Amino acid sequence: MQELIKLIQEAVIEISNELKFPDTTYSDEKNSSGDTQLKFDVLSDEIITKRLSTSKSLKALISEEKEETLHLNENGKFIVAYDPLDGSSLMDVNFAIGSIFAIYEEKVSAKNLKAALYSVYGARLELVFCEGDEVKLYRLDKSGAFSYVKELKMAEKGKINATGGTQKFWEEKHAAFIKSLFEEGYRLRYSGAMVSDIHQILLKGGGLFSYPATKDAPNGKLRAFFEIFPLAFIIEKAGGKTTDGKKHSLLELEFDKIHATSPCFFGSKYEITKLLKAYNG
Ligand code: AHM
Ligand code: MG
Repeated sequence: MQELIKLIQEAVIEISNELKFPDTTYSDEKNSSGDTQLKFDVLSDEIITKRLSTSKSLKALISEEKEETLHLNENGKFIVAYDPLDGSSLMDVNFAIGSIFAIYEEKVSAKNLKAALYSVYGARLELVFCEGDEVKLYRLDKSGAFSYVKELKMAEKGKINATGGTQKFWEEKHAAFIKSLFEEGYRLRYSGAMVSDIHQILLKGGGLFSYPATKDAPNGKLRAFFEIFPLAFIIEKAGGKTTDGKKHSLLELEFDKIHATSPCFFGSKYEITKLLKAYNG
């Protein structure tokens, strides 16, 4: 596991360096979710594959940018599922984007999730890492290594409302719930990069990030194995809560397809409890 963490650190440093002088144009290819790939989506995927596949402990890699699972060492213990460039539609506007990693043991299932990490490529490079019960924030220092900054914890209630999905396709119950949070005084914060929006909620101590089921996307947009599960693992270990609108944790969900999606909500206890009541009466 430690070897994989080290390789992930090296990969995100390489991606961050490449982001200083990037090619921001599109390729001619689409990924499994139907998104046209940026050349930088492909490059980030290649960097991560190149570095992680040197590990003998790696059984397979699953990437947002790969149609199929990449099988590596039959006797490897871990499977890493990753989104190489989350928020890539923000490449052109120079907003903070990131990479997300989930480390599963033997089988890709939320129950087998052993560690989760994400990087934020912003004004500086940060890495959030959770193995065990602590969520830790690291920052790249002048020596070129990650330094520990602090443990991250969610408060019982936040002030931020990060609302995703096309509003004209929201269900009525969702629209009413979001409106009720604004009426309580919540402030809108939504960039279009899940990793940065959730990072803001974690750093500010609470709030809600939602990507609901909509009439145009009844199963939501965000992908279970490399977006939802790792971020749900981190939010819950930091003391927050998650749901798909029905279950009391996103980590209870099970999927067969590697690119499966789900509606998802991540937040402090207060907002998720209120959402479950609003959704289920
Ligand atoms: P990506 O991994 O292709 O960048 O897509 C995922 C992103 C999330 O980071 C973000 O929350 C969401 O898509 C934004 O979608 P929308 O533009 O529909 O709000
Ligand atoms: Mg993504």
